[in-house]
Amino acid sequence: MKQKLILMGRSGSGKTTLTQALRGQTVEYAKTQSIAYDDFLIDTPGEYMENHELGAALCLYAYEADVVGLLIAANEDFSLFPPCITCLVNREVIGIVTKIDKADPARAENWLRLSGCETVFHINSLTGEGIPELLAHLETNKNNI
Ligand SMILES: Nc1nc2c(ncn2[C@@H]2O[C@H](COP(=O)(O)OP(=O)(O)O)[C@@H](O)[C@H]2O)c(=O)[nH]1
Ligand SMILES: [Mg+2]
Repeated sequence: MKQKLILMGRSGSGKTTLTQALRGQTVEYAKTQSIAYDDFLIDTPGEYMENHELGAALCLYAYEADVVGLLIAANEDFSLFPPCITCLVNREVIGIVTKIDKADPARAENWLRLSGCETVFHINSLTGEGIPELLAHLETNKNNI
């Protein structure tokens, strides 16, 4: 059984598209209006990440998941995640660089590592690149508390 993954990141960072790619669905634009909780994925609206009060809801939802995924798209010009935040959650926190077909995936990975992510995946949800590696991680990793 796959571990449950919650996705957090700015609006437009590619969370919903990533859920579609991970489920093997057709990739099409769908605005996320609320926290969407189904099967092994929890999708969240970017606004929750961008607003202090709504951010508290994300902290609570993290406890519904086995793995927390922090997303930064390769073309984002700054990171919303402060340094060394992964220790605040007693779940594994992974970094996910999305839109690796755009510049600059290495910079996004550096921001995620600075925030404390030890494992970072590089994904293009439109082509499926990196999807098998993330799915395999959710199948095999059993290191959670
Ligand atoms: N070029 C590129 N575009 C992507 C990728 N993933 C998502 N997008 C596009 O980014 C936009 C926002 O994606 P969405 O999944 O709705 O972001 P969310 O707000 O984080 O849920 C959409 O137009 C997607 O088609 C990717 O890997 N590469
Ligand atoms: Mg969305």
